[in-house]
Amino acid sequence: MGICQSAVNKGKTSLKGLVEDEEKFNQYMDTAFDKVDVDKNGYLEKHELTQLVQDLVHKLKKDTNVPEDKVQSALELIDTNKDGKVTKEEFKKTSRAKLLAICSS
Ligand SMILES: [Ca+2]
Repeated sequence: MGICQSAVNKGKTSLKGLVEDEEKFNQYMDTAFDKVDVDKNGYLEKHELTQLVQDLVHKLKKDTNVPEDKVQSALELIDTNKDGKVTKEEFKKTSRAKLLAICSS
């Protein structure tokens, strides 16, 4: 079973279904962003993203061991203007684009 078939909310919606519904996806990511933005400064910094990537990997792969370079490449992927932190817009736009690319193939 691929990551796109993984359930995102107690089995009702698959990741693919969520990504294809832009409104739902944005709502979901808004909530996710606020959860990850621990200090509530409106940006996700590296230490906050580390936690997010760890949670995701643990959820999807049952593996808690996340190498530092994976976090770094996730940050570089999402941080489109390369200022070292991620805004909510970048977070939503980039992750949706990437997931769409993965899940629609
Ligand atoms: Ca923050």
